Amino acid sequence: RLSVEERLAGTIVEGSKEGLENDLYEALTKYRPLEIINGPLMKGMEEVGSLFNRNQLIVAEVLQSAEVMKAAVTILEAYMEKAEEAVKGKILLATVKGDVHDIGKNLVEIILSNNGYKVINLGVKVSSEQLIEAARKEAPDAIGLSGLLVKSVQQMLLTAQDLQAAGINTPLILGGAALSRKYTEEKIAPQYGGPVLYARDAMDGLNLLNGLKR
Ligand code: B1M
Repeated sequence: RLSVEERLAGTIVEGSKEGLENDLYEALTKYRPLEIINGPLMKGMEEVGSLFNRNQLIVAEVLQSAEVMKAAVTILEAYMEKAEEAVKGKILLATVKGDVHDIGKNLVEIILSNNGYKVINLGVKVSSEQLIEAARKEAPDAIGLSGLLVKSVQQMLLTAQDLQAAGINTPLILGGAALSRKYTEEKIAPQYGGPVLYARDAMDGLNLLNGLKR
């Protein structure tokens, strides 16, 4: 019999919700919700990515896995600790232009809103123009950008340049699997008037936001 961790990772790879709820409840007796996401569920997603890379999965199957991941995160969200505190700040969140991946971004939204931030989630494929308009309207304390495709890294640079040209210098927090700290600090930050920070994962994003002085 497989362990609960193996079953959860397998559920993601199979793209089937069968047994998902029960396995999550069992895992919750051992782990915190975020540990389940960052552990077995992410492990499953990585496996999906590598099977897809080797042409052993098609996009429709990857999409099914993504649906299972989203369902799991929705179930786990109810078990996450929620800080009862006054609003600490406002953040705009978006997946950059050309990119539809939103599981990571939506996880960031959950973590931030559970920890005292008002999050305005602009969705996916968000253009510089949309961001500039929202930044002017909302006057956020930070702008969070997510992107998973290699081309999204370049898009983040273009977006930072467009924001800069529009006179916006709100701190940027950037994340997503294709991005590196090095690229963020060496290529993007010099092109922007405000702070540009690299977030490794959703918790890191929260810590960076907490550390911004206002
Ligand atoms: Co896509 N996809 N996908 N995909 N997909 C990747 C990214 C890929 C690496 C798979 C692979 O080939 N191995 C590859 C990119 C390769 C590249 O660019 N060189 C890829 C590709 C190629 C594609 C398509 C082009 C496929 C096609 O159509 N031929 C297409 C692109 C469409 C487009 O965007 N224009 C595509 C489509 C899709 C689906 C729609 C089927 C689906 C997405 C569903 C959805 O999001 N609603 C999908 C999926 C699920 C994946 C993989 C398998 C999993 C991504 C994921 O959700 N991970 C992915 C392979 C992989 O990553 N292993 C892959 C879980 C998520 C929680 O992690 O988003 O990394 P992640 O977020 C992390 C951190 O990165 C960070 O925090 C999170 C953890 O706490 N983080 C932030 C992310 N954003 C942050 C923002 C922050 C802070 C932290 O602050 C603002």
